[in-house]
Amino acid sequence: MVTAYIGLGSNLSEPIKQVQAAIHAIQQLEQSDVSNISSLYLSKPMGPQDQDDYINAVLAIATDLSAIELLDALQAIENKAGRVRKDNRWGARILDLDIILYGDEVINTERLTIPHYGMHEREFVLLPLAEIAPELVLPSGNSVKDLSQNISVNAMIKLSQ
Ligand code: ROI
Repeated sequence: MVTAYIGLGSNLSEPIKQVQAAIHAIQQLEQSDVSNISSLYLSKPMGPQDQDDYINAVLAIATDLSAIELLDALQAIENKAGRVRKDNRWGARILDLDIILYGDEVINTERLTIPHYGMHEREFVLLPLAEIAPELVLPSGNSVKDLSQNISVNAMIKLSQ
């Protein structure tokens, strides 16, 4: 089994419900066990500011799925939530599920960049991750705790679970 970390984000169609439903769907994945779930966080949008605030969270999953199988499963959950993939890389989304880490593997393919390319500076990834896995050391050699202490946190509100 590999321990992977998944980032969840939503800023459309009742984001708290979207993230909770996604957590529930991930808990049903075959060959996998969700072992830890962060609190939900309210965060200001990174990118264009003319969109609603996001709900973000991170969870840990022990899985026998390969990284690509996990990606396929997560994209199926995104699609079920009604996500439309269009050219809105920095725009609002119903549900975003990203594989942030997959064990200590470094993967660079057309479909997958792991560790997630933005994780070193994204507070909405690092803070929830630091909540559930502060001692984790990334393939880059940095610990999550150090990274999370070195970013400037602008606007993150931790909500109760
Ligand atoms: N901003 C925040 N706060 N949270 C996200 O999950 C998020 N996701 C994105 C972009 C548009 C980069 N901004 C975000 O994809």
